[in-house]
Amino acid sequence: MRLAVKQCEGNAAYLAEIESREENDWISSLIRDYCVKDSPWCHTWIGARDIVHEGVFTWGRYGNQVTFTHWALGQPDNAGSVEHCVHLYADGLWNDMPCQVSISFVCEKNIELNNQSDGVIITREQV
Ligand SMILES: [Ca+2]
Ligand SMILES: [Ca+2]
Repeated sequence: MRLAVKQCEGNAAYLAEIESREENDWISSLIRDYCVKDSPWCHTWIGARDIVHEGVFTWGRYGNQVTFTHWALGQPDNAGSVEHCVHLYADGLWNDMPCQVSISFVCEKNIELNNQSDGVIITREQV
């Protein structure tokens, strides 16, 4: 996750912040295009985490509180008391996972291109 943040910043972007069901559906459809079905690379970091206060999820960029969520059943479970970063499964459901795991990630970038406001970049953590 830390590598993912760095690589997003290298693209003048940030880990994606998902604020609606539509955005969640859109990003998860891009992930499904990108990843090989059922491979671990389908797990994709987004910018939510509860590093500061357990159970209080905020967006990494400015620390804004997460409002929309799309947790998988039984999540977030903070398994082993070490799960403080959030990833998407290919179906768009959310899970908390240890931040040091190396998976794919999705960056979001504000671009001004006619009516389009957000672009996304999906890639893998380079380790
Ligand atoms: Ca946690
Ligand atoms: Ca979990």
